Amino acid sequence: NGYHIAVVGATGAVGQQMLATLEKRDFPIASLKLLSSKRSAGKEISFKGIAYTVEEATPESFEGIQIALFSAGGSVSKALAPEAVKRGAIVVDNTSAFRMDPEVPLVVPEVNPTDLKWNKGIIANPNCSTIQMVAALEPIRQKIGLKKVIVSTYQAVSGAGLEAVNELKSQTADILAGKEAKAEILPVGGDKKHYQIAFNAIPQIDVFQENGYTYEEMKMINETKKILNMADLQVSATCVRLPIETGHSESVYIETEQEGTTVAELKTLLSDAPGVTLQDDTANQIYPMASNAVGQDDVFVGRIRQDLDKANGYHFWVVSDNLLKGAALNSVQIAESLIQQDLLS
Ligand code: 11C
Repeated sequence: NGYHIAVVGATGAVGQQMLATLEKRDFPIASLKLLSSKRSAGKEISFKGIAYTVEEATPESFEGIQIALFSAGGSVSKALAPEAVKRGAIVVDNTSAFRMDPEVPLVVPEVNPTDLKWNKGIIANPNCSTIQMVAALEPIRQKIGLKKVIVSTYQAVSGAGLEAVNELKSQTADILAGKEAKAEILPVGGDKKHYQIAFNAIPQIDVFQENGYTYEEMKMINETKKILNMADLQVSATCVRLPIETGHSESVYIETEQEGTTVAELKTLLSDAPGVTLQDDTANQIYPMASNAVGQDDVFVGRIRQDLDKANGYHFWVVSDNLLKGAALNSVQIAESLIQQDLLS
């Protein structure tokens, strides 16, 4: 009893969390196929106590698969997601390959689950820093309306994959041992220059676009408008990488449609929101922190303040585990929502 599932990119940072999440949530699985690039094929991974051999992903891998969770990079998704759909699978894609395609729903189940209804086989999972922000914005949008969002991020290295995590660890160890730190991956694997992330803050995540923003910043801007179905929402982002292993943090400034909402009312709104935990008690120094969010499912919100000049302006701090709600958990929740809404053939 259950579904025939494939996980593409099973050996990666997000793939591993996908398997852990499927296991933890006791997702109904009839069969499981673990797929990867040729390089990682042959590795063994244990799932619910059974050893699975990772196979190289090919178009034929998707015969008989009902749900394929992809997290192996955009080029793999572009090449293989349509092949999986052709063979009858629904693809939940964690890369940016299809996110802005108007034919592809971009979904956070707590925010826009009904967008799943118009899927044509591929569903996109948003960028991690976008997911946690929209989870906090949606209850506010619903109740008092949103006009403007300005976000600055403090992002963990695991967003850039396991190699980036290893780079942070080895650089930190080298520097503490008085050795020179080698930088070969961050800020972006494929870019011309690499900079030390240990003991540093790098204002570049992904590559620069012609407008001066990075791709990560443009993802936050465009994806937020699409998920909230607000083409006119004013959004701007500055994305920064910090030497944190896991857990993205964000400083968010919003301007709402309605004026006069009190901070106490905003706190109530957010504490009632699905998937959101309010951690806001400054008298007792309670606020969200990346180290507390690791391994947790929720999006944590705190430090809610009224702007000192704008009657409809508010500031808050949002933290979540970028590999869980930011990636693996959200993908699995999309699959669960497809089942709940009876959208699987
Ligand atoms: C990071 N947000 O932290 C990125 C990782 O588009 O799915 C996720 C990239 C993406 O580096």
